[in-house]
Amino acid sequence: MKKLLPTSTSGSLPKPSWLAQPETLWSPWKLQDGELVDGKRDALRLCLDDQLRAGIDIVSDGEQTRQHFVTTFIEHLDGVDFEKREIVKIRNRYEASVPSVVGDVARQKPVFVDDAKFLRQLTDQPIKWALPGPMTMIDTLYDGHYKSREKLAWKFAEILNQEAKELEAAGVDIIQFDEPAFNVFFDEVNDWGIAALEKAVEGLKCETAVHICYGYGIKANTDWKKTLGSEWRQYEEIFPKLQKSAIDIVSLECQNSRVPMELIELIRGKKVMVGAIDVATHTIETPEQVAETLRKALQFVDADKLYPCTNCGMTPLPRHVANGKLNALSAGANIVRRELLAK
Ligand code: MET
Repeated sequence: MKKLLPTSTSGSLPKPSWLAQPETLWSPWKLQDGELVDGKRDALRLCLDDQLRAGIDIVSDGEQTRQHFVTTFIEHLDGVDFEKREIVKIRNRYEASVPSVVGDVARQKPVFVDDAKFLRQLTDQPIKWALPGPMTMIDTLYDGHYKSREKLAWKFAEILNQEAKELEAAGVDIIQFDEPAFNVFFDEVNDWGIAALEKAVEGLKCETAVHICYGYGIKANTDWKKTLGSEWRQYEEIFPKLQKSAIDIVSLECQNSRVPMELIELIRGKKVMVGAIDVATHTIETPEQVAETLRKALQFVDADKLYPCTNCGMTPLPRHVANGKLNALSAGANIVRRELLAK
């Protein structure tokens, strides 16, 4: 990116209320068949328009065609039975009804490639595409087949690599893997999680990112955060290994978070998507609050490597709140950009 401090989001944005129940994760669709296909595309165009109007530099599809950042991808794969649901504890903290792995997992056809082509022809801005990361995928499933988290993660990494290569060919500039599970299972991350992620990006020429956050602004997560004490040092466990990894960009939660900013020093050399928008509150940040977070991050990231972003996805927020937050992100980045250019 030539522009200093290019802004983006973690990926998801609220859906229009005619497409899906607002402010709900795993929200059921309100349309069917052909109408649903058209409705998703219309929503994608609207949310691209919102991003462009707000001045967001690296745009996304707002994840308008998926119900959930992990399960929608999995729905398109062989070997997973969505009828056979089990209640499991995900991210080691909350129970969810998830599908079961019942046979060898495989991808017969592309999942998001047509959507990416559609977005590509709508804009010349750089585009970022989010996919679930292998560890977060296995942590959102019941596995009655491989019976090994590592083995299944490796299979998913191979599948993600096929999808990522086709997304790259469709003109995606940055492919992001969402790995909130990296903030929970540190030993596994260091043993095989980062290696699986590297498998997923193998051979890609476009830029690659990993998004690691403390989750959507839902109660299970905000309750969990209350138990984490005054300093959140989870990132410290995995940054040294991530710093040496093949991933280009690390996307982090920073706004209103208790993560000590200096931890970013541990990934020196990587580009950092700094979460400057809190997705766990409906209060819209002022541009100055966004600017302040970015200034703090600049102590530990070179200006040409700092990418202002949101803490996590905004899909569970009311639309007007998400739009306000997009504007705040843009305005806050502008303040700091001007300061940097005046130096
Ligand atoms: N790309 C996803 C989103 O923006 C990341 C979710 S991580 C809990 O919604």
